[in-house]
Amino acid sequence: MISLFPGLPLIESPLFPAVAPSQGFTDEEMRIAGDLHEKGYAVFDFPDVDIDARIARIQVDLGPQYGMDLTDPDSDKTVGERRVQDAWKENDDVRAIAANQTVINLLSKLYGRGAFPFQTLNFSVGTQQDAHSDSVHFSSLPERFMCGVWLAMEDVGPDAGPLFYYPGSHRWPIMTNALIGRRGFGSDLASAQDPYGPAWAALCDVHGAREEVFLARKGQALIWCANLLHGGSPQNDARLTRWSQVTHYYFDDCIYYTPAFSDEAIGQLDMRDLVAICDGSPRANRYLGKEVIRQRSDMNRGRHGRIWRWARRRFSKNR
Ligand SMILES: O=C(O)CCC(=O)C(=O)O
Ligand SMILES: [Fe+2]
Repeated sequence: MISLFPGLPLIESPLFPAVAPSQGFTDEEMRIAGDLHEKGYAVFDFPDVDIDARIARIQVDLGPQYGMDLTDPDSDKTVGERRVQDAWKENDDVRAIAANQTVINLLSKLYGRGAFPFQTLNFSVGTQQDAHSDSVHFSSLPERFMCGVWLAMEDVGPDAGPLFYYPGSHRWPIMTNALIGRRGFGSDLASAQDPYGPAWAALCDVHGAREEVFLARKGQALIWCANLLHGGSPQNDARLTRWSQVTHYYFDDCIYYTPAFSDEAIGQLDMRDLVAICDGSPRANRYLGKEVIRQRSDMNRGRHGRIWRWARRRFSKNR
C-alpha cells in the first residue's frame, strides 16, 4: 500500500496510520514517527556517546567567530554574529553531528527514502527568528522531502530565546509564490521569508494556533517537518548563551530548490547544487530516477545561478 504514494514521505502520508505497523519500527521509532505525523515535530536524545566532548570542542573552536565575551558572565552575548553557516566544512565535530549514521538511518526509515545532510547552522545565542517554515528556503520536488534536526548544545531556559513552533502547522498549505501571488524567479529580495509573514500570521489566527516552546535539555534534539511553522523566541536575557546546531537534510531522488526564488508553474526553478555532508559528494537534482539537467540560461540566473553566486562572492562578506 505504501507504494501507492512514493511521492510523499511515509510520516506525512495520509496512509501512515494504516502502513506504520508493518514498517518494522521499534517502539521508540514508532513514537517519533507518530509525533511527526500528528504534530510535525518529534523530540529524541541525540544518539552519540561523545556528544558532550563534541559540544565542548565546538564551543572552543567556533567561540571566537561569534565575537562574544565568554569570560564575563554578565556581558551581552547577543552583540556579535549569531550564527555560523556550514562549519561542517572545517569542524570535524559539527560534521560528525550532521553525519550521525543513526540519525541518517532513522530519517531514511521515517521518510521512506535515503536521507543526507546538506547544511549546518551553529548558533551561540537565540535566533529570535520570526515564525516561518523552512520549505520557503529549501524544498524538494516531490515536496516535503526535507527536514531540520535541531540539537540543544546546552540546557535552554525560557529567557534564552528557545525554539518555538506551532504543532500541526505542517498540515497547512505549503507557502509558495503562487499562493501569495508573487513572482519569485530572479527576484532580489533581501529576505526569503518576509513576504510570507502576513500569510503565516493569518493562518495562525484562523486555526487559533497555540505556540509551544522547546525548553530543551543539553543533548536533546528535535526533528521538524519541512512545513512546520517555527522560529526563535525573543531572548529576554542578553547575558545568556543558547548553543545549538541545526542540520538540514534532504532525501534521495528529488529536485532540490529554493521556492522563494522560483515560479514552479512555469518551470522556473532556483535549483541547488548540493554536496552531501556525510560523504562530501555532489547530489544531482533528480526526478523519478533521472537527473534533471538545468537549461544553460537558468544556470546563470536565479538566486543560486552563476551570476548571483559571482556577485555574492564579489560584493558580500557572508550571506
Ligand atoms: O534555532 C532557531 O531559533 C531557529 C532556527 C531555524 O529556524 C532554522 O535553522 O531553520
Ligand atoms: Fe527554520
